[in-house]
Amino acid sequence: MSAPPKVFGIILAGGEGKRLMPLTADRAKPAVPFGGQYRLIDFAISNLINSSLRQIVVLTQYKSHSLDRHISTTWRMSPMLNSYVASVPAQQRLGKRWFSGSADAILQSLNLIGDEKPDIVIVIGADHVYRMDFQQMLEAHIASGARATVAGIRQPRSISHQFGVIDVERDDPTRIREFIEKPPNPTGLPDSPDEVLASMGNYIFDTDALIEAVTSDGEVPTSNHDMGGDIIPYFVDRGEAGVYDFKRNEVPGSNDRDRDYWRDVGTIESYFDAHQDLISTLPIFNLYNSDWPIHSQALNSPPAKFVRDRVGRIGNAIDSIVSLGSVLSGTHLERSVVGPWTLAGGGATITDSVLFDNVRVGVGARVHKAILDKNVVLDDGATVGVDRELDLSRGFTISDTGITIVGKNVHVTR
Ligand code: ADQ
Repeated sequence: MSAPPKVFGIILAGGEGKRLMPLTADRAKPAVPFGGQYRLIDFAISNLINSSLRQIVVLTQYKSHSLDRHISTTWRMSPMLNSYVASVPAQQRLGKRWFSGSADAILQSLNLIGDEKPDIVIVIGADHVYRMDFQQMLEAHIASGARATVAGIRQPRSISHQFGVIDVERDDPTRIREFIEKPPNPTGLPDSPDEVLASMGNYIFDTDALIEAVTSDGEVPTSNHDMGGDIIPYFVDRGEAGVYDFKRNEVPGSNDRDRDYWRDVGTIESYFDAHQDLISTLPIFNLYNSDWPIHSQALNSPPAKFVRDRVGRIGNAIDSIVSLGSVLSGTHLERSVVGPWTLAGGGATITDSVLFDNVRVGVGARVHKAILDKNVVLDDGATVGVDRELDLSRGFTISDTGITIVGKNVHVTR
């Protein structure tokens, strides 16, 4: 039996996340908190670690301070065993520019690949919520003989403009015939006209082929140096691109509801909805699957506490997640996710909302259908998400579907 291939992991974490503003006002999108005590990037890193990868670099660029800190404090591994998750800022090795696109990020980091000399490079995005065993995709990549393999998942045709859309060969559904990045109006699938096969932004490459592709792309002045827009089409043109259907992915401990769960949380709506997927009795995405754990920061914090308030009012919490260090005193909490070290007072109600770390919700305050960033303070009796005109007049962002977002450190008065 031949030795298993040596595999190197690259996580692309340099995207700006404009559509998640103001949550990305001063943090990179992969560093946006999720599910109480996670950061978005924890899903990508956990998937690679659970798939037995031990050499992983995270390519960062935009406002990467909190991302770098999260990676170095949460994900430090053993240098002695040559296992690491290292965050690598834009190198500016090739001229005075930051990465211009995701393929340029890889081109500028080729020295990292050169140091490890892997047989295979797995390149994945940093802002999706899902579980995936990359060993299964790797086996399919090797078996198919493709030089580049793209993970694909069916998505509604109506949102195809957000994705790379894959068209497969008629006689071989594991081969890509055409790949178009973010087409406005592609044809649907033959067996399902309202769906397309979308790229998940996760790729496996033979190392030499990846190096050749990003190097030659770097010399094309008209290229956007984008993985989806330029590199995958390069492999398709050569007949060397395969597709791995995410439906084949089997992760231990998954259930019928979350077996092929995958969410691109690039917009406020999808980010908000993904939280709702966590909190029902039978969650659509199960954070409690210990066979494929999603790891995150080990908070050195006391347990969450639920008590009466000073005048004896009793609160309650249902269909919600409450993180460590939080204290809810006589508060009504429903269909919400609360981050670490949050305090809420008596008679306050928090419904259909997502609260980040260290939020203060005063006595009698109301929060409905809102996202409150870190350190937001609501005075006693203050409201968010209750009076649209008032929220707009205070400069809060309101999404098309009526989710109110309050940025970091904002003090909300009555
Ligand atoms: P997008 O997510 O729109 O589409 P992009 O903005 O390039 O593509 O982001 C892909 C990943 O690369 C993200 O994790 C982002 O943070 C990161 N990234 C972007 N520019 C970077 C840079 N210069 N340096 C480092 N990291 C960078 C992609 C694919 C589509 C696919 C969708 C799936 O291009 O084909 O369908 O993902 O969501």
